[in-house]
Amino acid sequence: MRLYDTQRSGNAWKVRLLASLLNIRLERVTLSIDAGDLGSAAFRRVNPLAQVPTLELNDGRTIYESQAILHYLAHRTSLWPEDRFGQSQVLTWLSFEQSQHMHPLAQLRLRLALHRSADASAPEMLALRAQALKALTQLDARLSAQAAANGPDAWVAGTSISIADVALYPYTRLAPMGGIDLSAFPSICAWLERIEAHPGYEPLIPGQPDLNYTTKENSK
Ligand SMILES: N[C@@H](CCC(=O)N[C@@H](CS)C(=O)NCC(=O)O)C(=O)O
Repeated sequence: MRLYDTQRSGNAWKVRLLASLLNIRLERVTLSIDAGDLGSAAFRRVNPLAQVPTLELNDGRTIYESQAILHYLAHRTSLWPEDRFGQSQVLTWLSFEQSQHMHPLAQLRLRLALHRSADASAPEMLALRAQALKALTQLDARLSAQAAANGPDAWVAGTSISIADVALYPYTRLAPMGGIDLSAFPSICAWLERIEAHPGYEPLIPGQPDLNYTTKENSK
């Protein structure tokens, strides 16, 4: 299988992280947003939405949207529960990630750190910050409730790591790039450490966990 990504995409990091946790080998085709690769006619044939991540199966069919890809790769593994209630919990937190969490955190990182195109005190950025803090407060409360119910080894959706944890990990880990202090969220900090200690964990730049907060492409 072939993964189309960009080097610093948090959405694509979800897919590489899951593949690494599951020991699935993906051929990586790394594109550049800045160079206009995603708008090319060739890439639009692969994904008409012109976004990464995009997974191309060995028979040429493609899957886009990170959560659809996570679901596909986790089929018949412990990261996608077998029982219907368990599945509903994973879907709840996947939906939360897309509707409440990813957008403000990704925009803060993009505009304040990667593009440096915005002033942190601008009203629009303050609104994104408020949305991001609300989502992180809700995630921290969920992890705290999970720890109270299931013991300190808490995961977002159930009693073991699932694709909901994988989906929520990258933009939470990258939040400090958007000016957010994660030390205000103790349950999140403990959960991030648990994911990073998990066998198969893969950082944003493979083999270089110290570069998770890099702002540069081609950080080798
Ligand atoms: N909802 C999508 C979002 C994907 C997304 O926003 N990808 C970004 C990179 S992180 C992208 O391709 N941006 C380029 C663009 O939208 O033009 C997902 O979860 O996969």
